[in-house]
Amino acid sequence: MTSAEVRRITNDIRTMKIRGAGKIARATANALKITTKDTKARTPAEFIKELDRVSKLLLGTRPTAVSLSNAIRFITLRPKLAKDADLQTLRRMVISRADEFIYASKDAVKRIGEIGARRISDGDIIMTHCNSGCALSVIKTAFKQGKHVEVYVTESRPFMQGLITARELLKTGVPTTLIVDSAVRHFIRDVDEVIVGADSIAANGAVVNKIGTSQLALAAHESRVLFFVAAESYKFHPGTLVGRLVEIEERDPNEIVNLKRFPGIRVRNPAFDVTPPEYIDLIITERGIIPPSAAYTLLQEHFEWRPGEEPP
Ligand code: RUB
Repeated sequence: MTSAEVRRITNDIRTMKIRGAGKIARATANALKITTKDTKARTPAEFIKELDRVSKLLLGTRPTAVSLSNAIRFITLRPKLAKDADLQTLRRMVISRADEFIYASKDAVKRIGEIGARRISDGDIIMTHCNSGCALSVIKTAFKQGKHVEVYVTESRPFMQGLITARELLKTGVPTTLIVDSAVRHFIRDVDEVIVGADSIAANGAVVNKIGTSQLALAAHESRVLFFVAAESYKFHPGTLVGRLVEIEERDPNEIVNLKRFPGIRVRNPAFDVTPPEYIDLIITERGIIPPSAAYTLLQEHFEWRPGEEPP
């Protein structure tokens, strides 16, 4: 039986009450922790089976943010490999791995803010898209250091996460201008750098983020405006080491328009797109700043993977 609390978390991720790749990953870790605390399993095998079942439920919520599967991998892999461990040891392992993941994740966002803020100069005008905890961490840290920055925030239709970003920036005191997504090219020449987050980063340095990110990157590239991505190491996608593609989630067309009012219309609603590495100047991670061409090496190190092996 899945506990009501775990069902609520799963549902909140699916319906985007909990959203943003970092928050999704931490909520996943929390769901595995709750499952472990509440388990009625009597043997290690029963417990692992329960973890697998809950992991599958979580994996079925949103397919693009690799932070979700990377959180599950980090928390469950070691306990699963501990063949001779008894039930209590396994439960302790899962809980401590989940706590470790949540702590490291929050710490990474803070570190990314500190590292990224060094790339922001006093007086900079920044553009951001959607709502990214990592991108905001960079902007807010620079602002709190006394740098006078201003931010252009795109609405990020259809879900309008830009409004969450705008509210958060205003709360911090950052001068904020809201624009519609289609005004990006109109304003890009006023901007010193673009900062966005990521849901998945591929081994070739391509970044999967909120739909519209690649258009913004294209406009920045055309106008020679710097384009930064801020993301923790667990946003790098291990499957891409062996050529797997990142699945792009397509959401309910009713998020865009009430289908009942347009009988016969076809509506497509991809939630993410792919920005090629050529348009990205740097990726800010908690381990430091890397060019997109170093994504392969970061993945190899992070997952201790060697060519020829199955992806972790
Ligand atoms: C959110 C989104 C964010 C990334 C990074 O999409 O695209 O830019 O998830 O966010 P959605 P963070 O609203 O569909 O989840 O830096 O907070 O992990």
